Amino acid sequence: MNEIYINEVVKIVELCSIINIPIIDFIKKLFFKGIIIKKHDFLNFEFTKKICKEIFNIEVKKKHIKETVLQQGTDLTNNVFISITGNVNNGKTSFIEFVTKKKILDNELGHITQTVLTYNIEFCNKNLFFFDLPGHQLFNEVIKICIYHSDIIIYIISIDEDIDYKKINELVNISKNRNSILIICLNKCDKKKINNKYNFKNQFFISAKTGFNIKKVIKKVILLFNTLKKKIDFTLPGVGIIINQINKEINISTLFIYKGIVKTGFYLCFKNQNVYIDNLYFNNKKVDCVISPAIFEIKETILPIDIFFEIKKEVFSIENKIEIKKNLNKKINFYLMVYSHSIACSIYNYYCNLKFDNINILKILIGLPKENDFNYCKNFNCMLILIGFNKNINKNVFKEFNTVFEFTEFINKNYKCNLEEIIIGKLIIKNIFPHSKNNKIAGCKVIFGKINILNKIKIYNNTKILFEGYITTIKKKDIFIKEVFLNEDCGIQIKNFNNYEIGNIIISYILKNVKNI
Ligand SMILES: Nc1nc2c(ncn2[C@@H]2O[C@H](COP(=O)(O)OP(=O)(O)OP(=O)(O)O)[C@@H](O)[C@H]2O)c(=O)[nH]1
Ligand SMILES: [Mg+2]
Repeated sequence: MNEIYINEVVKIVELCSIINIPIIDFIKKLFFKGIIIKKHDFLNFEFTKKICKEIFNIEVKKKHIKETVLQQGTDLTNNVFISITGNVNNGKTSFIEFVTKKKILDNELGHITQTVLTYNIEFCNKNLFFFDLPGHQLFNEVIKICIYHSDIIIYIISIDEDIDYKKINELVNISKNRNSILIICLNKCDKKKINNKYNFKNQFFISAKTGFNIKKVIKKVILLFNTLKKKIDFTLPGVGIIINQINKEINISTLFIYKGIVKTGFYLCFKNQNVYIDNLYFNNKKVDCVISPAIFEIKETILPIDIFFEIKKEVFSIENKIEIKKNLNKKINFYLMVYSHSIACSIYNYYCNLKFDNINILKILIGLPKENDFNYCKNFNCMLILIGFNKNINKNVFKEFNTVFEFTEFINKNYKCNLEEIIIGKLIIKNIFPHSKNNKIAGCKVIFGKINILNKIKIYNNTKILFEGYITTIKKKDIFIKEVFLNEDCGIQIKNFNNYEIGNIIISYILKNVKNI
């Protein structure tokens, strides 16, 4: 009697090739036993074992986990997952650039991180995976989930900025509850003298730009990680999160399994959709099984705009459709095609958290539009919007945005939602000073209210808006500050803008929720 080894679930086509029987004969034999199956059906282990024994006298056994551990080929307790988090512009990506020696910043549209990417280096026999997280609060949901599932959290704070003690307390609590470790890096130490007034546990003064102290941080990561007792989890099935999904030529999804096992032939079960797994890649190699904790990839499979999944051996029905809100009576229908999964999730959260009376987001899809997308938009009267691609695609595209913030600002401004712009300060530019090769500082005076570095700004030349964005630095008598008040003078720099003219007005504003608009 023959013996064969299969996974928990097997495709009929696959089984026939293993037992070397033509598919049609197999289907016929089962038919005569009163079982009707189709070529593309899946069989579970118990059923396969029973019928193979009865009909073909073949003994079916389960593939042993140990076999697949060897296939995965790495000691999983050596995988260290590190979230790099902190406010916008504080130097998270620069930190990863220095550690990995890869050029990342130049590829970011608007020099803002809006996609979670993972980077991997080997150091002291450990496999370090860094999650480069966005800083902007639109991505809060994705940021929180990555932090929750990391072994180490590195919180980067620019010494130009005030310390957000509330945030640090939050991270301390997360690391306590999740049995992870928090390291605090006070960055941009090349810019000014270190003021050693801070006294955080696991604290480092670093410069992501020059690399000052970064090796010490990484050594500390390894040291502290060794104190965590990590276990490999063989439980079947597993649980995980989508780290990202990007559609370039093909759709590549990066997933992180933090509990149990994932195998080909299983299903990723999201809130509203189950996805059959027909390929798995670990360390760029095709494998049958991945054991947690690990990062793996799935190619050419479209995953929903969701984050958590459970892995199941079988599901009752497979739904392939997920659409967010559908209400075609609304006046304006948007069809969004975005660069990455992180952008899609942030827009989905933003959309669900705001009340729009006059617009409807019909779809959020990852990747560039194809013929059927253009046709859909034409037939259902949708406006096609692209976010994060940086190219002019087609005249049928209604609008393109480099960043998700430009998109949300466009929506807030043009469709009123339930937000209102409240001006809290005005500056007039009185002088312009060259700063570095391509940089200028605007010498300003506050002529109304106060200016806070965290608020959005618009620059006006008379009534024409020259630029909308954020202030990067405010300096008063050579000291970096966060706020300036009425009648005070200061020097400011604006992120991604340099064409100031004397007499320009800068307004600083906040968006506030108002009822009944
Ligand atoms: N002088 C100095 N500049 C730095 C340092 N680290 C980062 N920067 C600069 O700060 C700016 C922002 O750096 P990023 O690494 O993009 O910051 P980030 O935290 O990744 O920003 P987001 O991803 O958009 O939230 C860039 O212009 C960097 O060159 C540093 O140690 N010293
Ligand atoms: Mg970044």
